[in-house]
Amino acid sequence: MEKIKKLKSMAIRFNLDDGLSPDRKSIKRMLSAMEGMYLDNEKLKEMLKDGDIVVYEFYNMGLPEDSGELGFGTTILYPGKIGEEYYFTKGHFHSILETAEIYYCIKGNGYLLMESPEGDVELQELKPGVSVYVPKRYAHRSINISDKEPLISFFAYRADGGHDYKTIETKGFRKLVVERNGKPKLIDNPKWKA
Ligand code: S6P
Ligand code: ZN
Repeated sequence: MEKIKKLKSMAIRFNLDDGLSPDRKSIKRMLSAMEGMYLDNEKLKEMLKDGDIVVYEFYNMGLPEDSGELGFGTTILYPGKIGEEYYFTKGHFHSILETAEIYYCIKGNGYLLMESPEGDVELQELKPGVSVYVPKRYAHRSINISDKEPLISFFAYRADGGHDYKTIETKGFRKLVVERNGKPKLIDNPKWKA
């Protein structure tokens, strides 16, 4: 990715309908990159036989990663389920744990699932016009509960915060949001590793 050396003001467009920017290239997270993240990994493998698909895409502006800057962009999480689990983003802690983040939902319906290393779990609904504050120390994952619309949010965080994916990839989140009787339900993750 191209690194910006001397930062000037900038204006980046994000489309309110599809969340995409005509000014930057998005990062696409494919279904194949989500292997092992969902409860029903067999189902995921079965789905992959029909070809790979984009589960979500998001932007990294490539801004200098120093504490005075902000990382920002949109995340577009497409609708779908793997077994009874709704599509979600991988989720991560910030490498500098003591850094917060702000989300602002533009479109769709879902949740932001958050969890601290000590095991405190927070769940906030995302719907258009709602802004959710992710406190420092909390891992965060977007979950799309709509069966037709993408969940689109704008986010901003301290640019040097970094992303620790490994912890969630290894341990998972303590809780999962699944569909039971046509409704979202927060359950304990049976695969969670202490
Ligand atoms: C960055 C922010 C978002 C996510 C994006 C994709 O701190 O939280 O930009 O990176 O929603 O999710 P993930 O978990 O794959 O990074
Ligand atoms: Zn983050």
